[in-house]
Amino acid sequence: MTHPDLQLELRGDANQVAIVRLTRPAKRNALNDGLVIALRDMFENLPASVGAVVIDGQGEHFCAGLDLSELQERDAGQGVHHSRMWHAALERVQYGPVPVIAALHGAVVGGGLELASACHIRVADETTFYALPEGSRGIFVGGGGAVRIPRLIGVARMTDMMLTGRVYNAVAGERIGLAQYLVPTGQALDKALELAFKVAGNAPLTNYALMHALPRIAEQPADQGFMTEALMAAIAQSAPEAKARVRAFLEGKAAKVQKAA
Ligand code: 1HE
Repeated sequence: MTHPDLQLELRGDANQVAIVRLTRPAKRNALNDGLVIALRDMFENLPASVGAVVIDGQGEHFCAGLDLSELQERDAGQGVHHSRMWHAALERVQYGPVPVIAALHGAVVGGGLELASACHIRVADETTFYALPEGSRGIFVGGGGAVRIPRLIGVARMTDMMLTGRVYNAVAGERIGLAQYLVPTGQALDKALELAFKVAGNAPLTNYALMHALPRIAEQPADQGFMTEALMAAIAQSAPEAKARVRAFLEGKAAKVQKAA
């Protein structure tokens, strides 16, 4: 499971948070086939103690996308299999066992943006910039970006990014929904870790529902969505942990919701 360009680090008293780090800074963390497969394997084999993951990239950039040096002459069939390999890996990120938070800085481009968009929360620092240079390279997204990115920013904005090579800076990226958090330079990892510890402290079934049920409910026709929501709500509230947490609040032992700062 070890790969020279991918690191796993465990944090917390109970090893409840994992940092998955791309460690190929000399190539701006470009994702070659071996690294994509290693990512898939890592998310399939996370230690059972882990309740949330942070992904980050070593060096000045989060990820420069597909390793263009590997872009060989592929026939149509090979192209499909290559794209499906990316899909399988990023599917393990999105629909793996625990929520994933991307800590972004520098370039988040091409397949790097596809990876970030498979995560559940994106935290960007002020150096972050987003682009989809596939259009100018004569190719197309192939790592699930055509499905996931429009759900974040809409078809029109993604079309513009690919047709014109438009680059969004960190502030604009947060405004249009590419990231949910914008933090000062150098603070994305710390903020992502702070969030990851909170997420890891949630009831596991609630996290599961948010990762696996919510995106599917959101795609369902309303009538079916309401039904799936009701089933998921009933399952989540029946867990002993849910009952204990509600009781703790009613007994004044759990935190209240605080006014936003
Ligand atoms: C790479 C890659 C890469 C850098 N594949 N080797 N992605 C792109 O089209 C983005 C291409 N990369 C860039 O635009 C820039 O490298 C960055 C803006 C990300 C960073 O710039 P900078 O000045 O910090 O680094 P650099 O000098 O451009 O690159 C340093 C080295 O990394 C250099 O190699 P060296 O041997 O000359 O030192 C670069 O060649 C190498 N490098 N990016 C291979 N992407 C599932 S489909 C997804 C489709 C896509 O992702 S297409 C978009 C690909």
